Amino acid sequence: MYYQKEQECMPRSELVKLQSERLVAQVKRMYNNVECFRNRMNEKGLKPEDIHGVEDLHKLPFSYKTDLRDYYPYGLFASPLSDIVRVHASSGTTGKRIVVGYTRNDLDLWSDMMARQLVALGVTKDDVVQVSFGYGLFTGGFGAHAGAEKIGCLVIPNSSGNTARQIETMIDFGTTVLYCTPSYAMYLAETAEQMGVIDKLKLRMGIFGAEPWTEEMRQKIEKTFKIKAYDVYGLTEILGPGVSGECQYQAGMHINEDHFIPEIIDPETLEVLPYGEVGELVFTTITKEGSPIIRYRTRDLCQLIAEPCKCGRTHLRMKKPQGRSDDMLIIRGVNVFPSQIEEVLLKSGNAITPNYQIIVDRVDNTDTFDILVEMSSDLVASDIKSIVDIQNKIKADLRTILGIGANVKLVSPNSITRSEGKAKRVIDNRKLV
Ligand code: DLL
Repeated sequence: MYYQKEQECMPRSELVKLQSERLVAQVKRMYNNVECFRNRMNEKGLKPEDIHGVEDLHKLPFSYKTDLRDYYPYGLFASPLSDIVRVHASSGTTGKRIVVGYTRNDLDLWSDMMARQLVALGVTKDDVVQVSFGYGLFTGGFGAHAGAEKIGCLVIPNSSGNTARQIETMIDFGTTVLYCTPSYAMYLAETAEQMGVIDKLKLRMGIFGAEPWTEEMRQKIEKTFKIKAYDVYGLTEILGPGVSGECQYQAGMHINEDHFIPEIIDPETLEVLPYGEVGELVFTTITKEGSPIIRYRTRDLCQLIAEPCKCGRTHLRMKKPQGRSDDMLIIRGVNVFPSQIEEVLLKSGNAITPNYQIIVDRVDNTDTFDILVEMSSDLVASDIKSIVDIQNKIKADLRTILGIGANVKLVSPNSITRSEGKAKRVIDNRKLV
């Protein structure tokens, strides 16, 4: 379907008709199959018959990340488990991950959506696409892989890490298109520059996402690598990468509106805002079978662009997300909630106190992640081995829960500055937006 540009260039009225038909069918199916959704509808006194089209979307209940935790792992699936062929997962707000399931059809549509952006950017079967997103439960690797494979590119499933080997692969295998996070792209570009091998690369474009990045960063990557750099957006709960992506004009990301209906809401009043205003992005999936979701509050603060794009595609575009309406941090591409860290610390016994601070920074284009934790006076009075053992245990527990390493530093009691109001748990010194 990805090659049918007419679906991406539909007149608005036809698109709304298509969305309405799909929404009505989706609501019926979810009401029958998903208990959480049925309960929420009943609480609002709503029946599927009350939803006639997109004009009724605002009546439907919102969904939240906590729903995925509360119904962990499979409780929100709308298809029988025997029809689910893949799961992916991402961090929840606490230790439990959130899990989404894909049917065979979901995977086909996902690869179509990824292929759409590649086609829009002029990628063809002659391209060599290096996927340096992580493969695994994270959606990046497999998502990018499937789209590139669908249009017949030569795909290198490199996954992330081992920077020197990544660059060697680019040179030896003739990589023309690179997929990874923007911070990793910057690191790869600078390393390649330091190695003096930029001119040995055939790279012509990169498609980067999964974390916030600035226009300055784009320009720096483009200049160092001598390529064009494009943005791709998505989230596990809705699909993974490919919810939206830039075309060659780099003027906002086209939302795959035939599959997802976007809304912008005021996160305080929950009122739907007109296009162009900044608010929280909300998505309703209208074609997903395994893990469909209605009015999912992404917590990404964003703006929708309704004006037509120069490329001729008519779907709404979204600007780069400008922050979050919750406290989620994205560190080295991994979603981290301060509450996950707090949970580990609180379970670590009396040797430490609940006073901690998370300090995130970006040095040489890599995120640094320090966690200062105050020791109890008993631990301070004990021997150095006990202190090191506790520190290592916290480090290991955090790695298990978060999926990335943190630099845990045990500090003296009362050494973390107390604030008079809300404790300042997170200091993020990166300038990401
Ligand atoms: O990051 C999916 C993805 C993979 C997107 C590869 C693009 C490329 P999650 O791990 O669930 O899924 O994280 C989703 O990451 O709500 C945003 O806050 C942030 N995010 C994703 N893409 C972008 C982007 C993947 N292009 C969360 N710009 C989202 C800014 C982004 N933030």
